[in-house]
Amino acid sequence: MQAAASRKDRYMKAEDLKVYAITDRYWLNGAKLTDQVESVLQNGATFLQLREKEFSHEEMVAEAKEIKEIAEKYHVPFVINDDIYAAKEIDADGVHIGQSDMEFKKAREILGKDKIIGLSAGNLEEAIQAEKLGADYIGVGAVFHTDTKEDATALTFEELKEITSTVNIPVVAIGGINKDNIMQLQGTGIDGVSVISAIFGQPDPGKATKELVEITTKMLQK
Ligand code: TZP
Ligand code: MG
Repeated sequence: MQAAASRKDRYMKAEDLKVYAITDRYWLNGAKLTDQVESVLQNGATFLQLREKEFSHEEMVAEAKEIKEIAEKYHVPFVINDDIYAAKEIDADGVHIGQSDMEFKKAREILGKDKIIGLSAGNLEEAIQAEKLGADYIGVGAVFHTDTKEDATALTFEELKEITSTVNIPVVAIGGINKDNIMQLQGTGIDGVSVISAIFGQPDPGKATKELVEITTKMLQK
């Protein structure tokens, strides 16, 4: 009998944040999200977040079950945006939630210590707070202009550097990142890039992922 995956097998490493894909059905245009996800993971995305702002809990659970199977096939950590109960119900690897200590404490209580909880941080203070709370990683942004999230606040490379040199948890940058601007992030100390439109907004999300992986690998070299 095969042993169940232990925390050591499943738990995230900073390297998992290299190319962090966040789903978006906005651009599906008749395609199936599961097909796109399969192609994105096949082409080297290292982390996956299911983000569905319009879904009911039931819809989220149904979709997440399918996506989880694909993520498991490629051994990629899979988290759900916001819906802690869906993550619990389908035994996802974790959740990504916004900045709220109430929400964080609730998530930790419901999911337990072995699950991934990622937090968004828009400035140094929030990054320090996230680490104190026990976040497993932080998503920091927006590092470039983005049209994907209306209320994203901008942050300078200097602020980003200050965050990566202050906190000891992995940091993934987010917001307006694409193949043409990734190299600008070199030297900021991030562990990877998190993208929505640069993958799911592209005509071929798999091909786009492959390019992002190549460029991000270069960007992360010292
Ligand atoms: N949080 C901060 S910016 C952002 C989120 C979810 C949007 C990222 O989308 P894109 O298309 O990669 O700019
Ligand atoms: Mg949120």
